[in-house]
Amino acid sequence: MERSLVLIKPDAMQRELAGTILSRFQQEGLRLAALKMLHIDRDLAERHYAVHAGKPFFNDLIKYITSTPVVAAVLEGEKAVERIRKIMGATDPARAEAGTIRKDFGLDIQQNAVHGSDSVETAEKEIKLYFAGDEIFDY
Ligand code: IDP
Ligand code: MG
Repeated sequence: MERSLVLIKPDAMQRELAGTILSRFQQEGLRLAALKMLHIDRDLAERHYAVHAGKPFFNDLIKYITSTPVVAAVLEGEKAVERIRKIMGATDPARAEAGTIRKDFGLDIQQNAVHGSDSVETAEKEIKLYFAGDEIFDY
């Protein structure tokens, strides 16, 4: 059983898509283990996206991800990380496969509706940034 961090990003929050996007994952059999709404501050944003520090889009990315509250979730299931990435689609909505969340709801390469961890190792780190142990449930 794997766990992954999912964020409903500001562009999707602005368009009331949080429930729709979460249900896409739930319909695919991914189980909700944790859920919260929060306004990411600069420090958390920089830690979350540390791997992108120094890239040309980094400052805009930090500004964007801190621009509105987001919904953060831990979703679990077999091969959850890989399945979630597939359901999300490619980073650039224009290049995402038909039927993916980013194809259907993403606006552009930055405002692409949803975040999902890119590996099991990253997922473990990201989940710790957003959730305390007692906020994650087994049921
Ligand atoms: P991912 O979200 O598909 O894992 P990453 O390459 O890890 O994509 O990039 C993290 C986030 O940074 C993207 O989801 C997107 O919001 C933003 N981003 C990535 N590449 C670009 C770019 O070339 N221009 C603007 N924003 C970008
Ligand atoms: Mg990534």
